[in-house]
Order: sequence, then structure tokens, then C-alpha cells
Amino acid sequence: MTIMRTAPAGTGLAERVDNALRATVAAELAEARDRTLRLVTPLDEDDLHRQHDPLMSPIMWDLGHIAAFEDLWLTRNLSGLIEFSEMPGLYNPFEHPRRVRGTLALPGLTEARQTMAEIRGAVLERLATADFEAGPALLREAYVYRMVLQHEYQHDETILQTLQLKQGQPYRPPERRALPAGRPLTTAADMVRFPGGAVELGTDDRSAAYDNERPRHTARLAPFWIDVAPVTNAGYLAFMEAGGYRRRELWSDQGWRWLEEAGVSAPKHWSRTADGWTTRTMDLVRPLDPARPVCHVCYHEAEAYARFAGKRLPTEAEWEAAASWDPATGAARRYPWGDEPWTPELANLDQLGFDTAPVGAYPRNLSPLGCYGMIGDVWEWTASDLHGYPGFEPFPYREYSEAFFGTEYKVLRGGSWATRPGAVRVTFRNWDYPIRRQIFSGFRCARDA
Ligand code: AVJ
Ligand code: FE
Repeated sequence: MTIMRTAPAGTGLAERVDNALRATVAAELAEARDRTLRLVTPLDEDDLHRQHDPLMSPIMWDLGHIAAFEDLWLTRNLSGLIEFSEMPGLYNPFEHPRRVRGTLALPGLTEARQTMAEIRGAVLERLATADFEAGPALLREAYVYRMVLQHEYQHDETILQTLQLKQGQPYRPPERRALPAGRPLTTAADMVRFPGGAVELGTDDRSAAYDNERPRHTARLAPFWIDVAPVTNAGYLAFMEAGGYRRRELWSDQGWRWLEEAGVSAPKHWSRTADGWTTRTMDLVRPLDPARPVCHVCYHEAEAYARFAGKRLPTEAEWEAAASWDPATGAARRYPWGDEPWTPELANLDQLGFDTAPVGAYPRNLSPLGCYGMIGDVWEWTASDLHGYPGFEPFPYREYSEAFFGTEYKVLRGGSWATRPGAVRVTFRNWDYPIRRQIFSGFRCARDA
């Protein structure tokens, strides 16, 4: 079935606009599913059902959950508002913590794909008559479709985290797009100065942004310095070689407690060999590349490094200002490089490189301030806890953001190589516990001016 055939043959302008939007949404839904299924093609049933790590769901759970979420929001919810808690038990994340999902009765891949296709059929049928202007708030500007798309994109990154932790044979990517080589940055200095003053943060967008990105608001920032580039493997190795993991004074109390318990002395997925350090990304093992951003470090490691360097982590307001604020125009850009949407030349996003790229590989990935790589390669830890902005309103469900507000989670910004472009922008806020290293996480530092 194609959308254009079943959509009403409208003649008015509004209907033609809606028809175009319906066709775009249908194409985006197909593209999202195509990617999800492509990522799992190298996997057999055992790989799909296994609990590869206590932190991660079996990949089959992510697949079923993606489909159940789509069913909840794009068919059931549009026929009358229901609560998120009505998500079917098996795939309701709040009913089963990740570490026990390996014990659930999950279907085989053929059955799962059939369910996914059935749900998608009903969704497309409903889409054909969706009213993006007069319909309920969820449908306005096709928001609920973008939410479901982003949810699938985000679970793709979750699946990649699982694949990086995979037991048995390492995951062999179905294809690997070549990444550009690193180039020296044009800025000679390591840090750039933000003059401070009033900046606008967040967004009022209702077509794609999550509730936690709203409302747009003014913040007053003191002047600060921020690193031009994310901390590289070379920089992080210098910290390690200076005894960074043994120097109590570099760590917060909470960080030191974590370190004593975790007993680590390098980022996750680093190995020491007779010839020096190696890193592993999926099935690719290589000697430590000094020019790539350090990846798979937790907040505590980032904080200790910053203290070692005589710096600190940026707040998320500082991070967003450095990524987007253009003092020349007094306005924020949508992306560091400008307002135009991502293309493969602009930043290392969208998974298929299956790796970080050396710093400088994307010469156009510069913010107005001159910061390189604020979007792409690695998520960047900030010093901030996850809170709602002043005037925050949960929409459309509290379990996306509000349930996680408080002091337990730290905000990460900017997306990684494993992030799909539709799921990141300068206002996008990610979060995780400060001890987590399974995510594709690095950082850059700041200091007071
Ligand atoms: C925003 C990445 C923290 O994975 O827990 C997926 C995204 N929310 N399904 C997560 C999400 C619901 C969320 N993060
Ligand atoms: Fe989810």
C-alpha cells in the first residue's frame, strides 16, 4: 500500500500540504525500519535473545519494544487518549528492568518481523487520514510521528551499545562507510573564550523537539573558556600516564567510591598489549589512535581528567551556547555548522562509519565560536544534572523525561557516531548515570574566564 493512493485527493492548499507531509512521514518510517533491520541482519537467534550484558536488553526486546511503542502512539492513542502505562506488559520498560529481560518469553525474529509489519500496516492506514492541523495536540505538525521515529532511532543506538558489549563472536557490521582522515584544526589555541552575557537556550519547536528541550529561555552566562575539540585518546593517555587513576585528589568522593569498586584504570574497551594500548570498536581492534576523541568514559573519569588539566566540565548551558550561539547575529543556530540539516560531509553521525573519526575530519563541523565536533563522534558529558527548564510541561508523557529529573543523572550533549541525525540537534538532551561507560561518551573541558 502506498500513502498517496489511499490519501484523500485533496484540492485545497492545506490538504496538499498535509498530503506532502504524510508522504514524508511514510518515507521516514520506512527508512527508520530499514536501518533497524539492517543493523540486526548479521545476528542469529542466539545473538538476538541473549542478555549480552546486565545493562542491556536482549536485542529482540528492543525490536518488540520499538513496535509496541509505535502501536501505542500511532494507532491506539490516535483513536482516543491512553496512558503510557497501557504499554503491553512484555515491552513496558518500567515493568521489567533491563537485567531481567533475558528471562522474558520473547518471539523469534520471523514472528517479531511479522508483528512489526502488521503494526506498520495499521499505522500507514491511519496516517492516510491524519489531520496535522485540526487534530489533537499530538498530531499537530505531525509531532507524534517524529516522536516515534526518534524513539526507533534512539533504540538503534541502544542496540549498537549492546553490540559493542556482545558476547561470543564480535559483531561484524553489515557495511562500513569510510570515514574521512583527520586534519589539523585551523584554530591554533586549545580553548576559545565565550564572552558571556545573555543567550537563548532550548527551543519552542513542537514538530520534533522533546518536552525537555522546551521552553526556549534566556540564560545569563559568565564569561568562560571551552575546549576547541573533545579530549582525544592522546590527551586521556597523558592523564593515565600521570597516574590519573591513582591520584585521590583528582576524584570526587562519589567518583573515588566508583573507582574503588569498579577497579578500572583505562576507558572501557581499551586493552594493554606488549606493544601499547589498543581499542576495540565492534570487531575492529586497532592501536590506540591519538587523534580520535576518547570514548567509553564515565562522568567520574571525565571530571577527574578535567581536574587534572586544571579545568572543569562545562555546564549544559555553556555547552549549548558554545555549540550554537552566534554573537554576530545574536541568535542560536540549529546545528553548530548552521541551520542546514546534516549530510555525511558535515559530522560523524548515522552509525555506518562504525567508529569515531580523528579530530579535524569534518572541517565544516565548527560552531560560530570555533568549537569543533560538538555534534557527532561522541556524546559529551556536562556538569549538569537533568532538570526541567523553567516552565517545563510534560508532553506527551511523563515517562519520557520528567520521571528522570533530579540529581541522579548527568546530561550528555551532541550525539555520537552511533546517533541517527534525526535524533540530535544543539538543543537535544541525553542523560545517564554518572558511572555509565557503555554509551559512546567522551567530553570536552571548560574553565572560568
Ligand atoms: C534519552 C537515551 C536516555 O534510552 O533511556 C528510549 C531514550 N526513552 N525509550 C533511553 C528512550 C524511551 C532514553 N535516553
Ligand atoms: Fe524506549
